[in-house]
Amino acid sequence: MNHAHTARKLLATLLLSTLGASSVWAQTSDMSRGEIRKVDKAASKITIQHGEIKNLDMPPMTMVFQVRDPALLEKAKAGDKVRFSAELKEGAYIVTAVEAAP
Ligand SMILES: [Cu+2]
Repeated sequence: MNHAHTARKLLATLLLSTLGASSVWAQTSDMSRGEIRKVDKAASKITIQHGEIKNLDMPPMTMVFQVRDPALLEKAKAGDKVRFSAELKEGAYIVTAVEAAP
């Protein structure tokens, strides 16, 4: 893990969020592909079988992510193919955006 790189990326994400451009950032840099396996709205958790997540240096696998915004899970259901953004925050893997993938 390259910590300097992670810190720069976090700073860039914060700046872009402040500018209201976080969705552009997500689409151009941070979206990963996956297929939803399970949605747990009560616990704000989503299980995704994902491809490589470049910004997390993570190989393909199936794993559970947390969401901070429960609204992200409203339209999500098992079997959906998605693009999503994930971050590592305070030791937890968080999904910050989900959209249907063609
Ligand atoms: Cu993973």
